[in-house]
Amino acid sequence: MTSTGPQKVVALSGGIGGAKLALGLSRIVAPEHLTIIANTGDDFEHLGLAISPDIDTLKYTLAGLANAELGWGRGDETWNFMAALRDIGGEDWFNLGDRDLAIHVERTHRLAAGERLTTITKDIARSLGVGPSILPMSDSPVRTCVESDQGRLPFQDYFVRLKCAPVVKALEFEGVEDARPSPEIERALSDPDLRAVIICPSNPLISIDPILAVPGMRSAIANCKAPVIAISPIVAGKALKGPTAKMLDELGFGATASVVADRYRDLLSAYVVEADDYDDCLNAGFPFAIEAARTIMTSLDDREALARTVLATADRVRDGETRTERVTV
Ligand code: FO1
Repeated sequence: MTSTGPQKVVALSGGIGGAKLALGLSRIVAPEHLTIIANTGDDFEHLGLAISPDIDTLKYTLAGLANAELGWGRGDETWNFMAALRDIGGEDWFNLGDRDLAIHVERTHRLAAGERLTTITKDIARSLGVGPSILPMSDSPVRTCVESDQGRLPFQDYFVRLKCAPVVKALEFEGVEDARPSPEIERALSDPDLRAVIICPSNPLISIDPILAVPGMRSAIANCKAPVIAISPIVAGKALKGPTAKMLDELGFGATASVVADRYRDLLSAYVVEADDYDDCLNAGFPFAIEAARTIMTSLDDREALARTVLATADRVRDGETRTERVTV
């Protein structure tokens, strides 16, 4: 952590991949200095409950409660509710653990009482012992929809029920035109003490795009005083987890690290990629620095090391590297 320069860090994150880096950041950035803007395009209403998967993955990860095996939900989970639901012929394709259920019930009744998702998220995260701020990308509902060869599908139907099998033709973020960044997000991005904005190695199409599609978000990031650094979620043409590569291919973009960088071209000061992808990105002639580093986060040390690399890159950019210069490790 720099002692003299700006201190605050804002990260944009979806679910698992983003939460891993958020955990790394939380180990080297003071909790009061770290804000994570979470995708809510995956949110949906299920069995009458308001489910916010990416917010909850971040909460559980930062609280040390995450289920490392599943990548979602809690590690200390039991499944009596699901078993009982199955027994009475209820819908059982989306698994809600007994402990996890408490959050969905609490969120649902507080939303119904007119509270903001931002306030509810803050209170629950604090109760779980999470220090950094987790901010939903907006307080109004945005719902990702997948146009596919099996028709138009709500996101979780595509992702969980159909296991990402349908061929994706287009993505839509229903409600996004009426959404706005919350005052908390606006304050975080306009803070003069901002050290870096980090675009986590989350799926660009379904995790980061919905955040950037909120009217006012892209310009708030473009106008912020700090370097903006993204980390590639693609390594040598493959996504480490999830359907990122499949979706990029099906939509005709191609699954390369440089394709992802191109989506953030107007925002970036630097892009961090695995060594294998360095030349591809350098040859693309981007107007920002390319940094080669280990981006695969297997261990806790990997998460922290990548967080350090990203912040060091941001500090170098701020301290005078030009946006077109090559940054070396
Ligand atoms: N993902 C699954 O693949 N299967 C599930 O049954 C499932 C349940 C679930 C419950 C709560 C929650 O917060 C997340 C859950 N997820 C499940 C993960 C989630 O749907 C996706 O990983 C994200 O939306 C993608 O980031």
